[in-house]
Amino acid sequence: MLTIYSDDHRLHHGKGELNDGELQPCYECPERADQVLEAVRRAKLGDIVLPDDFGLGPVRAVHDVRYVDFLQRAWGLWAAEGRSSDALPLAWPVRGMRQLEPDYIDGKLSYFSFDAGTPITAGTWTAVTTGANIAVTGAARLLAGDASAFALSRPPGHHAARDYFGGYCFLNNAAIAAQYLRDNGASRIAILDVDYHHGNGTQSIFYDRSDVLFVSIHADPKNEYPFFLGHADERGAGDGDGYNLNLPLPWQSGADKWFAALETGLTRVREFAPDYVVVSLGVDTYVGDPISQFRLESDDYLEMGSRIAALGMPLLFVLEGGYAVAEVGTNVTNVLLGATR
Ligand code: SS9
Ligand code: ZN
Repeated sequence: MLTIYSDDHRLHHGKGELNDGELQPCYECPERADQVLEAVRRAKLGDIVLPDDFGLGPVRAVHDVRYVDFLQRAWGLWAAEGRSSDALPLAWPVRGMRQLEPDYIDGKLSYFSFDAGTPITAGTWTAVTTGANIAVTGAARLLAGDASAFALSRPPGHHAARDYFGGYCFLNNAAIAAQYLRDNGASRIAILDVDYHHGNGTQSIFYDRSDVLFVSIHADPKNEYPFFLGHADERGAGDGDGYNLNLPLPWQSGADKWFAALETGLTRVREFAPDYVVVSLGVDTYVGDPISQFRLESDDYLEMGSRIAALGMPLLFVLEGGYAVAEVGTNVTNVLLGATR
């Protein structure tokens, strides 16, 4: 399996996120990708190549133009205020408030976000656009006939929606790849999101469409981030009715419950019969993950990969979460090895 990777991810390195009421070091850090890259090399998974540059076309096919402009300009506007710390939002336009983009950068940050855990740094724009190129390069390989590819990018993407960032995510790499596949000949795409957290961004991007099926296994939003999306009764809207499948699980779920949910999800994917499957590959379901409450073991990821590969469909794996830095490489690579054996 080909891996697509660039060192540009290092340019996004936030200092802190709000956690347990304190500003704490970011869990989403460059060492995560270092560990995954090292494990891919160790496992001899296959060639590792740089992404091609597709420009902003594939990004704008998924994200709102004003949002993309904001992301591009945000650090410059922030730094122009004489600030050198990471840019973080302050307040959100909740129920009953006006949904108008403010002029001032502090207001813009809030308008285009949904949490205070996702700092923008000087290099964030370059890192996230390279991340999108990594995912699209993987999609292009599938279109060229590869059976699978691995987009090794960070920060992750599945919490980012058409016009807001959050959950460590800015551009929705998996959604961008899926849309690119659609725009280049594929009729139906399934996105299987196995990250511990619900992929609220991906769900909302495709919620009213029947050409992209979204299936997600995640911690029940009643108790877990992102809290406001990911319930089982969210099944899609309009043309998309029936094309969104959420499989929330309780805290402390282990392999039994998790793999039972996976079978339910895979059954739906088989029935949908997509041309390609994009896997939002987060391994924060791991028992040792510092911010999560599931109990998968490292060997379970081999099984995960082989069950997904048993679909017999072309697979694009896109890296999402996984914050147990010492084990993230092994766990991710186990999925990929399981999928290729
Ligand atoms: C934990 C706060 C969680 C967001 C998590 C985003 C995960 C992306 N106390 N903050 S995969
Ligand atoms: Zn996650």
